[in-house]
Amino acid sequence: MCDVGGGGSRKLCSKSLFKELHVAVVNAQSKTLSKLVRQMKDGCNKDEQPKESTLCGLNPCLKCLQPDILYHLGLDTETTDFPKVFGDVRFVCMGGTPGRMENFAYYLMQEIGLKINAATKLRDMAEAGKRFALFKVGPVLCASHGMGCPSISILLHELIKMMHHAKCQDPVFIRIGTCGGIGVDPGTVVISSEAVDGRLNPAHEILVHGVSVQHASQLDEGLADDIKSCHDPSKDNYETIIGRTMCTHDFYEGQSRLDGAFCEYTPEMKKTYLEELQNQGVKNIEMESLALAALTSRANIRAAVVCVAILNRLNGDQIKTPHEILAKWEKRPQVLVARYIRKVLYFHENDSDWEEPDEDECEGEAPEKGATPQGGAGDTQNAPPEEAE
Ligand code: R2B
Ligand code: URA
Repeated sequence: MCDVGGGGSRKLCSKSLFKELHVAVVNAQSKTLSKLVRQMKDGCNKDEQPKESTLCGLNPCLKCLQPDILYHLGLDTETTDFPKVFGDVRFVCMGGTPGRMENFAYYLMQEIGLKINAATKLRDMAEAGKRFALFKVGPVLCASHGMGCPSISILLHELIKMMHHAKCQDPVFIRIGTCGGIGVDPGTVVISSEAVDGRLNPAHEILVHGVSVQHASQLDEGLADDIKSCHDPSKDNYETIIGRTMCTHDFYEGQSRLDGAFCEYTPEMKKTYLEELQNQGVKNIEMESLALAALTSRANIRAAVVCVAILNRLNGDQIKTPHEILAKWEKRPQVLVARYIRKVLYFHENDSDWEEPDEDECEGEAPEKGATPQGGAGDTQNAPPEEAE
């Protein structure tokens, strides 16, 4: 390529080497984008479909269910070709409400450089189930999970079965949401290192046949670090921390609030409990992490919980922050997770997976930070939610 030993030409060489490298990276990124666009248009190619998903430990009876009906998602394996429609899924993002997850889906579409025709809207794929909302943006599913472990665990059973039937490879599950902080400034993003219950036990307890069964609720440390590394202190005027998350089955008494309809403890007892949580490294309280951590780790799925603290529970119980500010804060986990997904898709891609781009499928380059990407799947999509800050 160039004579590195060539004295005066050395500067020139490293410049052209850099240029070549840059061109290679841009080409590789547009190949990835082209592949995403093709999969979005045509579904997963039969020849590319692996034999099995990477999930393990699932119910051996699943193969006998023909069809398997995912009742709450309004989908079944007879009328939907799961490997074709969902086989490319690599990220499953979940959040409390349908509206938030629909907005996130449009935002993500922009961030990963995919577009749909302006006249077309993303379809809620779980509309028939009338329980959860489900949107698909290329390799990312965005689902609403409602409130609490019983709700998210129904969703997770069905999404995990979906990943299995679709033969997905190493899907990553991420919950983005809100929480109460323990000794952290409101607006701080907390990524959970592990989920614990109200006794600080790192397990999700369920009753099976009336008998208590406990499933470990560890989360993926590496994934938490990778997501945290997407925080940019030069740009993001808030903190992102990693810490233990307490998960409760109730917003009021379960989280030691004094403002519920009932309260049979004193402010002193609340203070002692919350301070003990703080001493034990608990940084936040929310209501779904136990089920998420337990069900995903049983299936060999890496998972993370990324929540913004909307108040510091050491200072009070009621959420008095104005809605416009809450709306801004709620986007922080979304921005962080979108950056993470973009990084994995465009900068960690395995070379051997990349294919030659189809010229008419992919215009322009994969998105760069801050750029408005132009994937070639159609006209510009409606504006996503405004930028976080
Ligand atoms: C955070 O916020 C919700 C309660 O307001 C709950 O779903 C959670 O985990
Ligand atoms: N979500 C919770 O579960 N608790 C809070 O205090 C705030 C949001």
